[in-house]
Amino acid sequence: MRALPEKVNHNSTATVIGDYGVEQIKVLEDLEAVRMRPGMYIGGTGQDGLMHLIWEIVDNAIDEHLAGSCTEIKVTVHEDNRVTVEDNGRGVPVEIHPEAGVNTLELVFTKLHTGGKFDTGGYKVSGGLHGVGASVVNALSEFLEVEVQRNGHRYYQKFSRGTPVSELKQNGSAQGTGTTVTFLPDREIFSEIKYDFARLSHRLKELAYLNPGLAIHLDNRAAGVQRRYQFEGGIAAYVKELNEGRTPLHQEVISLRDESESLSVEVAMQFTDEYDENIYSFANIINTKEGGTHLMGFKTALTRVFNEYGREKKIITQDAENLDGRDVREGLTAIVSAKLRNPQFEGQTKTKLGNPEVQERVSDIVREQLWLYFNNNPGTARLLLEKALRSQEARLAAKKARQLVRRKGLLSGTALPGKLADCAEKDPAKCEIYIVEGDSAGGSAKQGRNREFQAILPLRGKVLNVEKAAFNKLLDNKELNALITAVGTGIREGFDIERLRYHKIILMCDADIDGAHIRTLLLTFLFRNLKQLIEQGYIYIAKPPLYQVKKGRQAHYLYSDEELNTMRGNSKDGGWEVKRYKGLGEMNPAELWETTMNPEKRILKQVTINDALEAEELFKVLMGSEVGPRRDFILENSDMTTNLDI
Ligand code: TSJ
Repeated sequence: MRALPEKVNHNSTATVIGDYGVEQIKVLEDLEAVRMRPGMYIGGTGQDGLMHLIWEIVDNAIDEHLAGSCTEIKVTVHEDNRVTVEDNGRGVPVEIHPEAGVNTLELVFTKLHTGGKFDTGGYKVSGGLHGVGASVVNALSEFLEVEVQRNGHRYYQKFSRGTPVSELKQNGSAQGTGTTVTFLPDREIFSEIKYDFARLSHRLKELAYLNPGLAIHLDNRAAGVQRRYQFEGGIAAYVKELNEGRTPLHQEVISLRDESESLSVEVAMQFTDEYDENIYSFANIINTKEGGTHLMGFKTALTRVFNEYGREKKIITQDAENLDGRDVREGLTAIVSAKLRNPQFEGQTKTKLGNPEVQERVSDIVREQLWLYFNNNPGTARLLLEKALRSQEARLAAKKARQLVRRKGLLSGTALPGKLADCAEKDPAKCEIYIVEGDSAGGSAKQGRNREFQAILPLRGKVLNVEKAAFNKLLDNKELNALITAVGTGIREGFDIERLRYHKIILMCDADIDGAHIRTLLLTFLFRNLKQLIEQGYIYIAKPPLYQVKKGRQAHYLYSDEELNTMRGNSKDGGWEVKRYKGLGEMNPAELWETTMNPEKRILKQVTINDALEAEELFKVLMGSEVGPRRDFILENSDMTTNLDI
């Protein structure tokens, strides 16, 4: 556990409690510092901050698993917003700390640590994205209770806003061992307590894949939905899941791995007949969204093996150009996971692995083992090389065509879809397009918009909502083709970002289950066909208001239940008329402009790759043949403001 500066020897069961290097932690006596500036410790006091609290606690249980002492973790979100995290590890030590003079558990939950290095051995999550310690969660919780089962006893201690409100009590005997932490985020800190269940289940599932064998449960009490994740197959199984609904080009997932004292590397990969690439990288089970040296090592080795093997086997002809990384990676789904002692996290969001020594090691491992795989599976190797050559050919042809089109100035010739109400402005950087669900809302949007820079493309949701239709067929869909044409970039090897017609592509769907369904489909479609647009931050989701409140002729718009509660609390005189919007269609053009389209007032959420990935996961659930997961989705989203909502 990170918060404990004790030496843990993972090679033996003996642990010396009492050998504390107190100097290793900068003890900050006053947890008020955390309460004064929560953002400094958990990144914010909105939904992200709430998630951070949960991860902070879960990470401790994961560390216990990595230490080889925990096989099950359960996360329960109660109806009253309390969160319980429990594991079956060894239990947080409760012995008196010889220097601090208090029990170790109390120390863990009250003393701030710096998130710095702890010499715990192994490759722990420590020092990663979270790592601010359980005391921060405690400081930001109205109350926090800990139960520990250890040494045949059951121990209990309770805290409030970071300080103990009870002594450590021994109450009863215990059969097994483990730690249970229950906390309620403090309303004084978090104005609205709403957990993002899509994110919660996504990450817990990811953790289960990254820790083969570990069982992780999620119990969403309010919705009555339970999930259990356990995967013996690790990241290879993850790749298999990611490729569900795609067509793999070879049966088995290719697994490469190597472990040494200081670095463990694991790669799982499988090619499909798709056009995009999906590569995810992790360092010490932290999702390195910005990539880094492990990913670089993988990519360079992959390209090199393809070229060297292709030349040796004369699949690439002598005078042909080398394959480009993009040709090689077309249709690839892969996960690269590195575990190392002292990960350096860099980049804007500290999710880029910086350790320089990792690149060469990963590259060597991939070169050696993929070469071996190709030699042992020459049929697959040939197939993959031929695929790469075809994609190279298509890429070069498309490039030529683009140059030709540019030279001849033919670009303006593309026919725009008839349903598009385009804007007057021609500079893409100033232009926006609203993709609107439904013809009636589309009509209001056309009337309400600022036609100078806002374009409207209405899409008929029902047409999109073809359950179980093969996803590939969606490219034949007229509605989605209109979307591609309007956006202007083309797709696949014809994709050209230079031809993007709007720098804001805004999805505007109803704030109900159907709207969520359509948004999920659109995001999945974009993720699979226009991923660059998501990566480069051009895709947004508009958030329409949930309520209109009226007093006389004066109307206000509210975007969350929280705002409604606040308003009810503030205006005791009543006399307000509250209307809940059921759909965009209920708003007249002026209202739609005022609430959802006016850049000065509207709420837009920029879509991230993670959002799109979660949408894709959800998409499979919604379109799949299993009834259970679909029912769970509806249960978890019956109040659209709790969850998928933005
Ligand atoms: F952080 C926390 F306190 F909130 C928390 C810690 C929350 C949860 C859900 C679990 C844990 C936790 C801590 N689970 N398991 C542990 N293990 C230890 O702290 C531990 C136990 C025994 C020994 C030993 O060497 O005997 C060492 C450690 C680090």
